[in-house]
Amino acid sequence: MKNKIGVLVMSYGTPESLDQVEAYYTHIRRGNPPSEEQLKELKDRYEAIVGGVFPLRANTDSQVEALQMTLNRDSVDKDVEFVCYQGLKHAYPFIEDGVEQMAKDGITRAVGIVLAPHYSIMSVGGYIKRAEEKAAEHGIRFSFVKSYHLHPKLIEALTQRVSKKLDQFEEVGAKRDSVRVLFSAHSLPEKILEMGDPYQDQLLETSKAVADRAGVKNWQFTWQSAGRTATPWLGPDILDTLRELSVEQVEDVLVAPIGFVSDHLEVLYDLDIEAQAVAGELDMRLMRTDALNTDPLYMETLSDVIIKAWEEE
Ligand code: FEC
Repeated sequence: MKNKIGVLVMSYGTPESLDQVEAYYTHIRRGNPPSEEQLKELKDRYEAIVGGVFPLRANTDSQVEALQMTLNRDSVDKDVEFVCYQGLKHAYPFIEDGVEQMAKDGITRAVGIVLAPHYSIMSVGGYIKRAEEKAAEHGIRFSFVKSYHLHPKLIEALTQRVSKKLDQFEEVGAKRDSVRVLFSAHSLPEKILEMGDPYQDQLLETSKAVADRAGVKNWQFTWQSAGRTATPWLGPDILDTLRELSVEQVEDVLVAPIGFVSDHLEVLYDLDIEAQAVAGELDMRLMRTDALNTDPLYMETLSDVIIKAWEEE
């Protein structure tokens, strides 16, 4: 029998129904329930997105299933079987549930990875800390993949998506070089910069690598989806960037949300509804690159870094 290696695949998590939104939002706010107004506003955003009310759940399920297949295909010559477990940051099954399940299944060696390519102490660092704490209770030996933002297959998958949309701009009469490519990612509180956090640099490195490979010179990076809190968040926000581009008389914009790997609220609402509405007001043509979801190149990126993390330990 092959030796079983657990793989804790961690992702943000989403509610399963509208009546779970309050508990979910309270968890995101570290136990502080949202006001009625905040709750209504979030529910309205979920209700506004197309493609299912909570697409992140089905997308994460599909990614985990595809990853397990890819891992076992890529390691067929090794004497191991990789078994994937989901661990979500803000919804069931939580990160701790995934680790508990591994312990119940007799797993003693595991690798942890987050479905987000860029490391920040406030994002990936938080996932890893929780998994480590639970793993220590059960004596499971873990290795973690912290980031994979320059993996050649990830860069290739993102480049293909940028090129495909630039082709579409040309088909509708735009000049390829005049399309401004906006690489974007989830904003975080500005204080991460004082902490020497690598998040911003890694995002710029991914942006540059994709732009170089796609032959794009007309690009910039912008933030999106900043939290609604009093502390300052990293900017500029995409909505302000669009307004500035309008002043520069840029007419065609392609947004590539390289910080995200699947279709969910922050893409389907913040970009496809909110940013699209602002672009409409500014008389701009805005397109968005397709999400990675279960793209084989993305699955192979994950499989590659997971197998390396297991072999190196
Ligand atoms: O589709 C879905 O149901 C979930 C979409 C979703 C993803 C996501 C990813 C990231 N977040 C990150 C940081 C923060 C910080 C706060 C915060 C708040 C929210 C809220 C919702 C939400 N996030 Fe999220 N995030 C998603 C959804 N996020 C909903 C609460 C309402 C709001 O502010 O819009 C602020 C917490 C606080 O109040 O203290 C910080 C980061 C990522 C990308 C990396 C990752 O996936 O982990 C960073 C997907």
